[in-house]
This record gives sequence, C-alpha cells and structure tokens, in this order.
Amino acid sequence: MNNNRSVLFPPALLLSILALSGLFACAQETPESAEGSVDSVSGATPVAGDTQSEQIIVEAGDQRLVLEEILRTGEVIWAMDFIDADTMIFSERIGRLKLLDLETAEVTSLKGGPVVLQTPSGGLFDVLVDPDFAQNRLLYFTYVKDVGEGRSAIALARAKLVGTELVETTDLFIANNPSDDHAHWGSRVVMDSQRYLYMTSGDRHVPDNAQNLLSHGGKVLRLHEDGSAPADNPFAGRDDVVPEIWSYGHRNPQGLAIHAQSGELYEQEHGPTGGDEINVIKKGHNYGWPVITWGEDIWGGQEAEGTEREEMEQPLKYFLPGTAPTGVSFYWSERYPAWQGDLFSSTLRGHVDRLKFEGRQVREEERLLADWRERLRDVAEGPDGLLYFATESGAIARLVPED
Ligand SMILES: [Ca+2]
Repeated sequence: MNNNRSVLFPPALLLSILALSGLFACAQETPESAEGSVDSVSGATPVAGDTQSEQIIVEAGDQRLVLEEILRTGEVIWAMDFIDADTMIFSERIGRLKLLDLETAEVTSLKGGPVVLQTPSGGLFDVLVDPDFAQNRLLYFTYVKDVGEGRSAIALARAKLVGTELVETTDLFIANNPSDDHAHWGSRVVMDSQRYLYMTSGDRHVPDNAQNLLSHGGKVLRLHEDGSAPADNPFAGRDDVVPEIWSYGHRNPQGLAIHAQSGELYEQEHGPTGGDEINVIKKGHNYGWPVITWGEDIWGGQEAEGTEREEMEQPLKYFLPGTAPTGVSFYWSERYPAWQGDLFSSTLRGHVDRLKFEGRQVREEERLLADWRERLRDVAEGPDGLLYFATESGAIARLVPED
C-alpha cells in the first residue's frame, strides 16, 4: 500500500493549504492522533474573536446559509439530540448533560444521570432522546464506566427526565471488553421504528477484538430497549458468540444514523491512518477490520492483508486521506431543498463532509465549514429543519437561510 499519501499534493501546495486553513490538525496527523490529542488541543482551538466577527456563508444550491453560533461552553460537546420543537439536549464529555432553548439560547444543567469515569478522551458520549419521549420522558446515554482495577468499559444507560433531574438511571448494557486503554470507544446509539437500540462499540485499541465474536469490542450491537439481546440477532443462541452482535469488524465507529426512507443503518468509523469509512450495516456481516482496510495497514507492527476480501464488506465510501469522522446525520427538511436526503459527516479535521448518494454511488461530495476552524464532534438536523453542529471547543451553531 502507499505509505506516503501526502505526495498526492505537491509539498508547496500542501503548505499553503495548511497555512490557509490555520488548523492545528496537520495533514500528517493521523485520525489516530487527531482523536488522541483531543484534550491537549481543545483548550487552545482558535475560536471566537477572529472568526466570530466574520460571517461564515455556505451555499446550498441557490441558497445562502449563514452560520449562527448559539453558545460556547468551553467543554467538549460530544452529542446533540432534541427533546421537543424548542429544546436541544447535549452532552459534555466531562459528564454533564444540558438543555439548550433554541429560541433564547438559555442553557439548563441537568442533575443526576450516570456516574461517568473521566479519561483522557472519554467520559460521557452520546445522548439519545427516545422517539416516544413526549410520553415516556426516557433518554439513553453511552459513557465510560469504571469497572475497577484501573479498567473501564463502554456502557449504555437509560434515565427518565423529570423537571431538570435525571431519575431512575439504569445501566442497560456494559461491554465485556474492559481495558485500561483510553481510546477507540465508538459509542453512538440510535433507536429504530421498532424500538431496537443499535450501539457502536470501538475496538479499545485491541484490533483483534473486532473479529472476536466473544468480545463486544469493534461491533455494532443490537439490543432490546431493556438492554437484552433480541432472539433474532444473527448469532443469538450460539455458545461461541456474544448475542448482542449485529455486525463486526469495526474499528472506532463514532457515527450512526438510520436512513428515514430506506430504514437502513449507516455507520461511520475511523480507519487506522486514512481509510475512514461509511458503511451500510447488514445483519451479521463482517466489515473487515483489522484484516482489510483502505488506510495505512500498520497497527502496532500488525499488518492488514489488504483492502478487499470476498467474505468481508466494502465500505460505501472511504476517505483518503482520513477526516477523523465523528457524528453522521441525514438531512430531510425543506429548509435547504438542495440538500434533501444528503448525508452530513462532522470531522475532527475541521470540516463537515456533505455526500449526496445516488443509490450506492456518491454523486456529490463537498467540504463545508472549513473556515469555521473548529474540530467538530457532531451534526444533527433540528426540529426546525436547520442543521446543527457541535465542537470540541464547546460551540453549538446552526445554518440559517439568509433573508
Ligand atoms: Ca471496513
């Protein structure tokens, strides 16, 4: 495989691109280190001041969209969801959940919730609002759980929101591959129309976890809403496989979204050095890591055998060089008609990728918001039909059509 992908760009051009971008994350930085350096970088990310005064404009077809910053908390925001037409809930990785009033920008901190272990790149991750939240007030969270002896595991918890307090907090699932390593958590969670929970679990820096069907590491998991394994999961009933597995061979999957029209599950994951992937997840299929990858195929001296193998799934899309992708979201509203049905991917490389698919082919690919100069953690379509973005510097912003 090509061991020096930066030669794709002449060095002088590369330098000027970097100088223009002003990003800390340089082209040589792998998604690996982009992920690992989260804490050292986030406090120093160039925000506000310089950029806030300049309007950031994005074109969507013949529309002009203005980036409107709503707030800036100073903490890494990992995930966003919406509890009603006016209210966002977001997670701060240090372990806090907050409500944001989309009209007034008022922020309310919530009490209670899971007890989160702080690690260099982990803590509280995803937050999911139950599709029937208006009736049941339920929220789901993924987080780093202290399991003793210096080790931690990825966990999924549920709680009920009463006023500004999370009550009846319950662990629904705790992954069986605890580790003292502090990366590759995965940890995105979604719920489908039949109330099955799908959760991503990273390989925890143990690549072989991903092909080991007795480990929860490097998997997409499918659970009942109480955390138990459905009887129709692909490997249910087998002694030599953990029953929660829905798909395997994943590395560090931080993006998960259900296509509202097809119902298909789209997953996004970090490759080793480049080779970040978007996959359509099929029941029981093997997505290849660490046997095949389009990224640099070396991990700790271990080499992948190549990029393709017959019984392993190919990504729908892979990125070379890598983008260090985080959240992923489809867009359906008519507020930006040109983007209906498109997939948006937030990245730590300081931009959002927009992909328009035609069947399984990428028909359009565009990089947005690079001039915002932020490391992005999540993207979501709001109940107002606007796209929202969350960053490691603690900013939340949305794209508003210009009058
Ligand atoms: Ca793969």
